[in-house]
Amino acid sequence: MTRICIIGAGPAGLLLGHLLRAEGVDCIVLERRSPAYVLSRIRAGVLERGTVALMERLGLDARLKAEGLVHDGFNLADGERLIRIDIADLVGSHVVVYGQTELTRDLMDAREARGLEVVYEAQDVTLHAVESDAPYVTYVKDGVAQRVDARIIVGCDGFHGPSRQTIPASVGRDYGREYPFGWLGILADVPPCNHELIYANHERGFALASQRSLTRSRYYVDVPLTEKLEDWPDERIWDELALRLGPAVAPHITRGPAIEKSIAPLRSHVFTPMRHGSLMLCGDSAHIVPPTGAKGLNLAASDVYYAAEALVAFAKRGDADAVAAYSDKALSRVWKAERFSWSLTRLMHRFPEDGPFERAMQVAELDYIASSRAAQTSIAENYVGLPY
Ligand code: RFL
Ligand code: PHB
Repeated sequence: MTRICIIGAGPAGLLLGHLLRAEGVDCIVLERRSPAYVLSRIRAGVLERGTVALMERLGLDARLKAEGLVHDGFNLADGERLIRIDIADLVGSHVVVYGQTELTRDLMDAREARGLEVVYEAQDVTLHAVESDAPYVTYVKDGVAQRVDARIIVGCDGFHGPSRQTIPASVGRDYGREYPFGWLGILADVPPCNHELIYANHERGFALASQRSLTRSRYYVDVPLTEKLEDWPDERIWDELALRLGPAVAPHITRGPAIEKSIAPLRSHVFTPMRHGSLMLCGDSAHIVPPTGAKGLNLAASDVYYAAEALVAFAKRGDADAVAAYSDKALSRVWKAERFSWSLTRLMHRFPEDGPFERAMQVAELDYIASSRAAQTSIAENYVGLPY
């Protein structure tokens, strides 16, 4: 039997594991952290239709359907007005607000029933012989050395995991840039200030009003990377949000104690190729987007869709071409999502190097978007996710 070894049990690894198990493909997932640790990472909140469709296909969408909030639009704010992007009207679709934590929990909870083997707290995970047809992975569990022989290894181990680093520098290329700011996020059990998301470009900086449910809000402000979390007591974040979201929104902000606060750096990276020998990469292990377009988790889902398709063809029919074609197929969608995330980041943040010209360009672009259905349609089409 063709065994697939998946490294990392974040959303990419678990989703891929379930898709393979649903087709009867033998696989094992190795995760460095504990289930509780994985669930404690507060990250994405917006699901594209394709991500929702994958959960539906697995029959793991009961909670998502019951608790996910369907959003037919979102807003760009420029300090004075709200520009509503009516995604339902413009492209006949929607996004679903459902936390990455919840999606991961649903995938985790279904492990046993679906026969998906996940080894948590696997230490020193190391990939071997990825350029051969007989790669293997070694790790240590409870102090005992273990080895998994596989036909294909899939790296779903995030931006800092070991898989990508196994690809030799002579083969791999990293296209990337770091941004001079990070997002300071606050999660609180208070009702959202608006029924839809608001991305604001204010002279004091960027702000995002997001949510996890009707009683749980998620907000962000951008801060220089030199800022320390301890210099941002809750009240300072709430004050800053009120200023940046503007006078029309501020009165609707309900303040409350933070359940979680963190600063996430913003970066854009694409690593090519996404397959080398018997190793495939999915999700953040191959690329990172700044969170501005809500694309990271959703890109992980589309990679996994392509990878599962290729691996099922390979495991069931011995079709090696499908595996060979994976990188180009996945990258074609990845680059477009990278472009969208980068351009929305450029439009909605004040960069330290920007002068009056760059600012005027932002104002002109926001003006254009406000007045053009074509411009709004392009944004909406990208926001709900390009087809795959
Ligand atoms: P993950 O989630 O990082 O999971 C990788 C897993 O691999 C494990 N791992 C290892 N396992 C074994 N051995 C090792 N040596 C290992 N090293 C690492 C890790 O413990 C982990 O469990 O990657 P994955 O699965 O590719 O998923 C990607 C998403 O998590 C990420 O793209 C999103 O969270 C990005 N993102 C957003 N995406 C969206 O689609 N919509 C959003 O609204 C959105 N908002 C966000 C975000 C990311 C953020 N941060 C903090 C980066 C908001 C924020 C603030
Ligand atoms: C979130 O709710 O965490 C979130 C929403 C939209 C984004 C990024 C993050 O673009």
